[in-house]
Amino acid sequence: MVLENLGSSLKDTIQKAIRYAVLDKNQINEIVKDIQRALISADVDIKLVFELTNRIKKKLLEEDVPKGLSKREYLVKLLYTELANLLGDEGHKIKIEKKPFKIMLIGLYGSGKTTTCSKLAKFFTKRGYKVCMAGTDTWRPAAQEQIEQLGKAIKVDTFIDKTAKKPVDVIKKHKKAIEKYDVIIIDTAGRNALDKQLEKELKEVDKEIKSNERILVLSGDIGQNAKIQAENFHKAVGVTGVILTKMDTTAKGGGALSACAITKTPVKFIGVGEKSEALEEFEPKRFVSRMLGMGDMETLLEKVKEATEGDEKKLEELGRKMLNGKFSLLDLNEQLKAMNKMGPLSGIMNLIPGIGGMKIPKDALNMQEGELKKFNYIMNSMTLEELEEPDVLTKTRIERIAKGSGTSVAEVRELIKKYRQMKKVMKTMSGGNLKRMMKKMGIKNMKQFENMM
Ligand SMILES: Nc1nc2c(ncn2[C@@H]2O[C@H](COP(=O)(O)OP(=O)(O)OP(=O)(O)O)[C@@H](O)[C@H]2O)c(=O)[nH]1
Ligand SMILES: [Mg+2]
Repeated sequence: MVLENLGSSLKDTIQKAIRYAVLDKNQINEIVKDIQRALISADVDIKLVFELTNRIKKKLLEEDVPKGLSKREYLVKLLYTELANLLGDEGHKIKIEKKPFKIMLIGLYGSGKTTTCSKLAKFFTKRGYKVCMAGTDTWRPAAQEQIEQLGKAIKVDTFIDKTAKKPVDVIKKHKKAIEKYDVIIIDTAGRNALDKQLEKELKEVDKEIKSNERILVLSGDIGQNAKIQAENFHKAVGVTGVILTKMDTTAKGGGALSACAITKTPVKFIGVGEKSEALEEFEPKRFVSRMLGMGDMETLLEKVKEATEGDEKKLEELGRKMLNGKFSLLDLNEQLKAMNKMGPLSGIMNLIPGIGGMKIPKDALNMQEGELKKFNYIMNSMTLEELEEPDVLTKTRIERIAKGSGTSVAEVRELIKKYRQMKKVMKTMSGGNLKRMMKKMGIKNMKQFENMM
């Protein structure tokens, strides 16, 4: 899979967003930082990365979440769309509009031109076209043999001329024969850099064959340098598209892809291996879906929904209890379990103005797995009366519970303390207070309040 590292760190980021109970400013900032880190390690231009993440942040913090989506789903959707845009527009496939259709591959030394010729030949053969290749690299004696061998391996006719003095001679010699094919793929010689001579050579070949596509082959490992190469080759011979090779071996693929998008040089294919079938048509949206490990946008959102559904129900319940001010130790147990699964409770607390002023240590409300288990043992040793009305808990009762649950008096007291803190929060939020709070936060109705969760 291409750009595996970028894909897996973005998947981790999505998972993180799903786990959070709420997405408030702090969480959004953290997620945005994760996205930045992931894209920068994939060599995407820093300025682009910041522009992209700022747009995501602004939309999440300042704009309404579109109807029917939770904030988390919206985040995933924004990320998906922004990534797809970063990688360029859709719809730049090579279309065989007429026959013969002539595709010239150009590029620097070792970028993968010859290998890609045979990959393309196989690609179009599979789609029913009669394909041939022409090897015009007259510079290295082995170059024409290489394409001939590749042609044999995929059973595609290949035209070469080892006596030719310059590239255009090969075309001149075989012109009549190659024009009988549906698709003609022309391999050219590389250079260390694009110089006047290479430019002249390419122009001569192009003038003779009248190519329909001039495809620049770039090795993905040049990262953002793809930009300058694309510009130079475009000035020289008018590039109609790019094929990025070696995308299976480089961490810089994100740089090369985004650089092509900036220069508006459509990436038509990506090479993902040495074998002749290791070529993929490039479609930004499909590419992003696969990178994020999802089928498409719809399935992606479904997955987010599935992952958060149960938790959201529990949060809704908490909201109801907050409204009517009823809250027992049993509820505390349930809520702690639900919320610990989703991330720190402080996430919810941060949403509520005035809570900070109540001096509730945020960590006091977060519990570790082990602590939760202990609280369960303690609660199992309590009577129903004690669970529903913890105010009846006297010193003797606490000692009895500690003994019965195999815990200490301090631990039982800790549980009661957490319950009281929580209840205080509930009380502040109940009745008119909640309405006032919502008004202060600019929330018009309960639906909107739930959306923030
Ligand atoms: N892993 C991997 N290797 C590739 C890919 N494309 C090409 N290569 C390898 O890159 C090397 C150079 O490929 P060539 O096709 O000979 O490159 P070229 O541009 O024709 O080179 P010159 O003709 O010397 O300019 C070969 O070893 C290929 O197997 C790819 O997508 N993935
Ligand atoms: Mg070559």
